[in-house]
Amino acid sequence: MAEDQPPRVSSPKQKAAGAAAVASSLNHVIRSAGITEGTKALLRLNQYNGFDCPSCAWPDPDDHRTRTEFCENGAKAIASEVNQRRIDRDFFSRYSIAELRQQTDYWHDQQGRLAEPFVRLENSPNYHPISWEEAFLLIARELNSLSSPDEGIFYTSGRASNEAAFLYQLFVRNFGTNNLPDCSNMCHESSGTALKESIGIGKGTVTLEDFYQAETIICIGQNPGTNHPRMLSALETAVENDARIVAINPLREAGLLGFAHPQKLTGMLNRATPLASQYLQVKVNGDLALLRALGKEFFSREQSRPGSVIDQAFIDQHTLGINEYRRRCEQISWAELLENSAVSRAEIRQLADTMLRGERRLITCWAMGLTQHRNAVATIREIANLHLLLGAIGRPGAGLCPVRGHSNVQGDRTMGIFERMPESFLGALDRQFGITCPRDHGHDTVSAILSMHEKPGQAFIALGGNFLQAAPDTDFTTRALERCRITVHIATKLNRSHLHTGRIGLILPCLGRSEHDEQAAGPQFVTCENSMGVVQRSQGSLEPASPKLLSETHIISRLAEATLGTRSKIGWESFRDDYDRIRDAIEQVVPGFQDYNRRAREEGGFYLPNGAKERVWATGEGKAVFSSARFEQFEVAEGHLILQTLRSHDQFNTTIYGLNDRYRGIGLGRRIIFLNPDDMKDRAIPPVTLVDITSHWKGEQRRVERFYAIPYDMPPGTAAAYFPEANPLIPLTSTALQSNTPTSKAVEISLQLSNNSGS
Ligand SMILES: Nc1nc2c(c(=O)[nH]1)N[C@H]1C(S)=C(S)[C@@H](COP(=O)(O)OP(=O)(O)OC[C@H]3O[C@@H](n4cnc5c(=O)[nH]c(N)nc54)[C@H](O)[C@@H]3O)O[C@H]1N2
Ligand SMILES: Nc1nc2c(c(=O)[nH]1)N[C@H]1C(S)=C(S)[C@@H](COP(=O)(O)OP(=O)(O)OC[C@H]3O[C@@H](n4cnc5c(=O)[nH]c(N)nc54)[C@H](O)[C@@H]3O)O[C@H]1N2
Ligand code: SF4
Ligand SMILES: [Mo]
Repeated sequence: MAEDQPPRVSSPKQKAAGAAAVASSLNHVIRSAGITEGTKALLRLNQYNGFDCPSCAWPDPDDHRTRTEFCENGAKAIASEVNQRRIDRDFFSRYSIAELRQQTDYWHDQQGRLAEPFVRLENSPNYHPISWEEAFLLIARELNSLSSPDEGIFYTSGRASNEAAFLYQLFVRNFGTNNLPDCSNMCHESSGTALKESIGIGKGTVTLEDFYQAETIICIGQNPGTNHPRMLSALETAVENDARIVAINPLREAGLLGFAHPQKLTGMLNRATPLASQYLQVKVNGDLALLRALGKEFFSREQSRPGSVIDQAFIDQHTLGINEYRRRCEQISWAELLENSAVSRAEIRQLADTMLRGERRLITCWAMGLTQHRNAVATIREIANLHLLLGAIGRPGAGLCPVRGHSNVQGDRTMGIFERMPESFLGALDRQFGITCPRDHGHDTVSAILSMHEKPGQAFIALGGNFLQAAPDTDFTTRALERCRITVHIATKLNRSHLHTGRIGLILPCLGRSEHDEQAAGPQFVTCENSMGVVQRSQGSLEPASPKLLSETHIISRLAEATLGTRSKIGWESFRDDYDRIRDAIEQVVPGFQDYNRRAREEGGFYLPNGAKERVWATGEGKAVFSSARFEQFEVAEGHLILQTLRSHDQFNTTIYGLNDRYRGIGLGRRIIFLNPDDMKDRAIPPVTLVDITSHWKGEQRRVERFYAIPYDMPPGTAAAYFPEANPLIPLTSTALQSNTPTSKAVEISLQLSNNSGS
């Protein structure tokens, strides 16, 4: 399939799932995994004795599981992992690295599973096989030749299990650095930062049960139909229980409009449950204005009818800072808020009425549409402000719900994958292992890239992920990686990061979630923490894709032994042989993991403690804190547009499963840009013509060429393109205040018709 052909464009869908979702799952699984292995994998997915879905972090039901606890995109993730094709030594002798760079990300994923370790030495045109032993010695030699441990950069992607993540950060800190950037730096970092300041914990406060009890659920900056599909079942149940759903999104996303449950007869007949009762097509980055408008509306209603809106008893007992917040809301004019959000006063009133219904059992959910903006932390704290005003937190049916991305990204943080872990954690590691962890903060993703660029000769190690394609400014990040003395990727599938190596490049292939993991003490399982703080076991059962694969924990412990040698007193071998020993150590270091090994074996796992759920606030002041950020919004020059980058329905981040975006009516195309029809007319751009896109940032320009322009129902002045194709446009140093997350949802662009732009 050529990706440079014009896409097939049809009308966007008005509902998600239904029979088409079932057909699509089966098609992907059978084509890639084969019917026997594919079915075996699907029947173990999200079961009590099975493995955790490697895709998103949406939770499983606590008490009751059906035989098919998965969605279309969970099935696609399995199809990609259980792919029957193999990347072996023949593959790398057939294709040079230069040839592989010419292929698309979609093609890379289709080549199947990495089957043995590979090395590329000193600009060799090809990768070659290497034994595990030699690979570990080579990496150890390079790491030990660095002039300081801080020249090592150790990235993690959120699929790593708790056990792998804990061992990895232990190795890295024992080696002597806190350089532990992770995908979270590009993802929910802004949520963690905001929630920690507002409510004392960087995690959400609700469970699935709360969804069933809620009266109002706001989905803002999130596209669950594609990215958290089983969330639609929870929303459907909520609607059946009389909840109202409100969507706030510049695009009308099918999954927020309606849901035809593919496991119910009505759903298979394509009869949908309507979801959003109100849909606010906010301007990109207009959320802070919209949320502040709600605060303004609440204060003004309270003033005319005291006691009608604000939960004064809650505020007196539990919060600080309301006066300053009220002042901010009162100071700013309605005109400014409405213009900046592109939402009307009547829409704000309607939403306020909805939120004030009944007992104000209100849940707000959000994802990347809020976190990847310059004002992200302020915006998320503004959501917390509204919940605090109504006392809608820490009681049944009410609370805050950042919906996480990767299946264990929240767990990886709990395990210490963070460049700035607090003293309490580092001190506990020191005491448990008799080591001295470094205390200086390490690099996050953005500062790691800048540092690799500025100082050649560093070492870059990645536990999963696709750093190059996930990061901003693809060209700059490519050069950063190529300046390293060594780049190492622990991975299941080939991706573009593997094709831009340092002087030495290694690929270390590992077991996937679905596969049987046998170590000296017998079969092993791992654990993951989902978006709602539930820790549960995950045990694969399929035959590994190749006998040469090692588990992530095995690879990390061997790497630690080879690198640290007698310098380390930690019993790496016993961790490798028996993961219960890793869990014993975690129990000693991380709060909330008492009796870990027993509780991990219980059906459905266990909940981690969460103070904010109990209205105990671990902020400096011991109270929940209203924020009162100065109002600030992203503005672009006259004639320019704001570009947001998002996911299609056929991808998991940088892994491209297919070339369609079914719900948005796009077939066979990824290099496309969605535009407001009037903006297209103003620029004389006919539908489905090729345009070049230039981004503008502090006098710098970045450019991509030949994207098809597609008219779409979205606010004027805004545009949308797919990640990672649009990443060359994203400036590395345009980041969110406080969290330093790249502003992937707000990039200033201009458009030009491409040469030979006819389609
Ligand atoms: N199938 C599948 N599942 C996934 C992933 C995947 O790639 N594929 N990725 C996983 C990961 S790591 C993550 S983090 C999550 C991501 O899950 P999402 O955050 O849902 O993913 P995005 O596609 O980035 O979509 C963001 C949504 O925000 C909207 N948006 C953009 N800008 C704004 C804005 O300024 N304001 C508002 N209100 N909305 C805005 C977009 O229109 C879009 O609907 O999904 C996880 N699950
Ligand atoms: N422009 C733009 N950029 C973005 C975003 C955006 O919305 N817009 N979103 C950002 C977000 S939210 C995120 S989370 C990041 C994602 O950044 P990453 O987490 O770095 O990227 P992924 O695409 O999830 O990583 C996919 C790779 O992980 C490897 N892998 C898969 N399974 C396993 C496994 O079990 N073990 C190991 N060791 N490896 C495995 C495979 O080799 C696969 O190619 O991207 C960010 N980048
Ligand atoms: S909702 Fe997420 S975790 Fe659940 S089956 Fe679908 S992709 Fe997997
Ligand atoms: Mo993410």
